[in-house]
Amino acid sequence: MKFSDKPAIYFIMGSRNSGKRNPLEVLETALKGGITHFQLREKGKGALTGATLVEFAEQCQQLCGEYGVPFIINDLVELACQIGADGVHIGQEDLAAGQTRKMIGKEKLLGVSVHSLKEAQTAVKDGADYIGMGPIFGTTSKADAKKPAGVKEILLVKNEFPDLPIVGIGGITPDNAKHVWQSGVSGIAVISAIAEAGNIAAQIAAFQASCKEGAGK
Ligand code: TZP
Ligand code: MG
Repeated sequence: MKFSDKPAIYFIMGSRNSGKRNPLEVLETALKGGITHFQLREKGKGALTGATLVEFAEQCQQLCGEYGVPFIINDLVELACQIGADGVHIGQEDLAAGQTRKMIGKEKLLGVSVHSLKEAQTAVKDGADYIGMGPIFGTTSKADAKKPAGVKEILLVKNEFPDLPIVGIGGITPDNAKHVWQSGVSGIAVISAIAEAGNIAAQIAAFQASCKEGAGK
């Protein structure tokens, strides 16, 4: 599946990321506000499992469907296949990308997190539709996050694969997003700056404005 026709504001959330608010309400507000992609990333202390996770995933999927936004699942390839998600996103420690592509078939979106040009080359060979690169800035949303790497590697990958959609991630806020867009990314992926925003719609509008400022493409 093609990643996106327009600059992506790619929201990532699990049931633990929405604080005291109901995650489904946070998701619906974000969908109304104009996110272009949603990834369910159910991790951390108290993460849902089993039937409760399946039910939650299906509720997220239903909402995304209502707004025509691709519903992507992090790591859990079998769950994605079971409920017919639009795509999966995997990291370097997860099931290999080639194997994942075989399981999900040609039509679904496959995203792979990479940290170097070499990992990007492998992801492309294995059939990734887009790659995620980060953390660009410091983040507290990922327990095992690597050191912030800025946009340096993004520029290298962009140079070798000009048409490969790259999504920047890690500590992105409306204030620093302009620098990320300027590196040539197709999208920005965000957890806390949207999930924890006081006014989610205004925050998404600010991200959209940052894209225009940074001439995102
Ligand atoms: N991968 C690299 S950084 C990160 C992930 C999943 C967390 C991003 O969260 P936030 O809150 O937008 O920094
Ligand atoms: Mg993973």
